[in-house]
Amino acid sequence: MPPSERFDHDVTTTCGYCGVGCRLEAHAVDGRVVSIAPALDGPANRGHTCLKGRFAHGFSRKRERLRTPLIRAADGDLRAASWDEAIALIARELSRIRDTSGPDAIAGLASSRATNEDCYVMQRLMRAAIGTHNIDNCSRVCHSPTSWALRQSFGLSGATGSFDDIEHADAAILIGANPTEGHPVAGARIKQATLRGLQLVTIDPRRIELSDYGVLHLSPRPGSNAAVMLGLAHVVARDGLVDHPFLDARTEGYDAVEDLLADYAPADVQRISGIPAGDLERAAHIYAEAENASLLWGLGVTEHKYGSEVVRLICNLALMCGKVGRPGSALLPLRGQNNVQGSSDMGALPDTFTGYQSVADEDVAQRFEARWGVSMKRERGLKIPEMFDAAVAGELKAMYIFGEDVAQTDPNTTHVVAALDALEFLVVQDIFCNETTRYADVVLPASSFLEKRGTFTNAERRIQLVEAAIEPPGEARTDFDILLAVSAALGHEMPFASPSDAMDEIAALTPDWAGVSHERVGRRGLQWPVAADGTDSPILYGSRFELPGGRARFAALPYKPPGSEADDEFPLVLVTGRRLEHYNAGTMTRRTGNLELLPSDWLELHPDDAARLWVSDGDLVSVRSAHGRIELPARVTERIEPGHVFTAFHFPEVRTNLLIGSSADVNTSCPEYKVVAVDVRPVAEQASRMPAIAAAP
Ligand SMILES: Nc1nc2c(c(=O)[nH]1)N[C@H]1C(S)=C(S)[C@@H](COP(=O)(O)OP(=O)(O)OC[C@H]3O[C@@H](n4cnc5c(=O)[nH]c(N)nc54)[C@H](O)[C@@H]3O)O[C@H]1N2
Ligand SMILES: Nc1nc2c(c(=O)[nH]1)N[C@H]1C(S)=C(S)[C@@H](COP(=O)(O)OP(=O)(O)OC[C@H]3O[C@@H](n4cnc5c(=O)[nH]c(N)nc54)[C@H](O)[C@@H]3O)O[C@H]1N2
Ligand code: SF4
Ligand SMILES: [Mo]
Repeated sequence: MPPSERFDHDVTTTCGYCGVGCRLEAHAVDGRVVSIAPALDGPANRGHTCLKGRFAHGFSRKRERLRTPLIRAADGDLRAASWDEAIALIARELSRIRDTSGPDAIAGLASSRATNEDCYVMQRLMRAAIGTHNIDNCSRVCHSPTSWALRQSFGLSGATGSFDDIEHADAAILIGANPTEGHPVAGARIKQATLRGLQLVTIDPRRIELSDYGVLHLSPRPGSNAAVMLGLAHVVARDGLVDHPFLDARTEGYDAVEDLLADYAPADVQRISGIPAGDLERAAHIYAEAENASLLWGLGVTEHKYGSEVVRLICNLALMCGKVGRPGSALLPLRGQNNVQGSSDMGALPDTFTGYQSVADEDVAQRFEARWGVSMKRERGLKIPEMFDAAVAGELKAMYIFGEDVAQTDPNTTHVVAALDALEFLVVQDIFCNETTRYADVVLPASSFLEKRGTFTNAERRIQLVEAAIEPPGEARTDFDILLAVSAALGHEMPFASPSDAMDEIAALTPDWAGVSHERVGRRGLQWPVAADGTDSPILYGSRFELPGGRARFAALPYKPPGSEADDEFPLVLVTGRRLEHYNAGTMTRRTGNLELLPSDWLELHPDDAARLWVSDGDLVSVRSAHGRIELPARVTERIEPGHVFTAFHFPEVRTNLLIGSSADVNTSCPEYKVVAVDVRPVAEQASRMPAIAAAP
């Protein structure tokens, strides 16, 4: 085709993979994305991207993309259907179940991959069109402990600062996060900062790549973070490093913490965590003595039985040292998906509307009721694990799952599948068939981040614009259009001609978003809270905390052992996490060139354990827990400590989450993905490779 007949389309948009929120320049020709480059003025990425943002866009035109609605036929197969037929069936079935069993027999999940506007209309659909607060999102299985704890300690559910604080800090402690794989552009910023003098301490059972750039690496036993944080606080108090003026002026509850710290001398913490006492002391001094220091954390903190309590202990440490609310002294949880901050901000949670406004607050509820023209309950709805329990018990009869592959990524796969099987009616709205669509009665073909408009909110609370580079394939439609159509078919019309109209309603109903509009978000984004005049908030708590009295709250919480511990039957501890090349359920990255870079998963184990188990590099091994068994190849590496093994969860053929039980965070139900006692053995046919006892000559 001559160049003059080509249709070129360029947009500046925001990456749809991780919570760094890189701004991208996407170039499309004739309805296909042909290249993506970093936006030079992107506030989080400043002209950089990782291999996902830049190259992993080929999924968007893959043959397997969902192009028409699908309906489960009498023979059990999914068959193509028209939009009218699919939406009529959804409206009929959901109305029937609502009328016979009540609205709380229905539940929905919003997608942290989709936009704020998509998530907003999803929760309005569940609350106003169906009439239930049974709405949640995958933040439940990710950073819900962070959200809960930050609200308890400081008041707001978000990082206290920005990625810029990495460059402004003299020291930083990175706890249970592996940013060079999970948040590569932030990881690169940390790497560069260390080269310019940032004193980095890493705390992770594995020696992660950034440990090679830090001044100190602490390797705790999985599940012992609380003891480590209490030990750091003990040293700060013991060695006279507490910022008393800050404590007196801006906090409450320190006395109880001080009493508790007596039990966490470095020698005590060494017994619990395995971290040498001297290393713990050095880490405490590096953090406390720095002019400015930041604390960063990830799932190695949250996905534990006491994850939410550990986040409160992280907040304690910052408060003791007065290191919050100024440049370089920030608490930066590395939120995971592109819009996991936003999906919760938008009220896709069973207990809160937008901006974490409680469904039980009478004034708040009345404001939403008046705007939407409905009446709602004041009691919270079900969290994700409660939804599955209710489905197995026969109380929950239908689910609407939008962009979340629960059958692969949620814990205790056997239980999740039993729940999906038990439902009378399941709608899945996705861009591909995945493990969850196997159980769907209706599958709706939606749009990826390259095909829609709206906003994502990154890990810095930064709301950024998303622009469509291409159209959805075939008859697929944008998530926003689909959700509006389903809501209308259920009798609740939403008055939005575009995502920008939805944002105007969000701003009107949410004090922290009062000044947000698509126009104002512009190229630079806005970090909430955003005042009515458009002033945003890169740094929180400069002068007061967002709690009654303006004071931050200490929490006196002791160390408690994890839910799962190694024993004779299951002598190793499995930790699960991520690989650079793949993304969560892998529906997208496994359909790009990244699959050639990394075609399968493996189990990492230490050479000592490998020798004891007669496992060599590359051998197929069986991994068994109290909940299930999987097989995968082994990789022998010294990056992991003896007694621990590690794998990811990106490959449905491995099904890692068969191994995970239902143990979860005590306050938020976030699964304990990070500690599972397992038994590892070479699989039978490989056993023949063991040296024979009496080898034939
Ligand atoms: N390439 C890629 N990037 C991603 C994703 C992806 O799938 N692939 N997913 C995105 C999502 S949803 C998220 S939430 C983020 C997650 O990003 P991260 O929070 O970095 O997640 P993980 O790699 O799961 O775990 C981080 C580290 O915690 C450590 N850890 C485990 N147990 C403990 C413990 O008891 N104590 C301590 N101190 N550390 C522990 C693990 O060894 C691991 O190195 O990444 C996002 N980015
Ligand atoms: N063992 C173990 N398991 C884990 C974890 C762990 O560390 N260990 N981490 C957990 C964490 S932190 C998370 S966040 C979850 C993530 O788990 P999921 O949320 O299930 O995973 P994703 O791959 O991010 O995306 C889910 C689905 O969204 C679809 N999708 C993507 N974009 C769009 C869109 O714009 N519209 C629609 N409609 N669909 C879209 C994808 O095709 C995919 O099917 O996994 C959890 N599972
Ligand atoms: S670092 Fe995250 S946001 Fe940036 S390009 Fe990579 S996946 Fe996208
Ligand atoms: Mo996540």
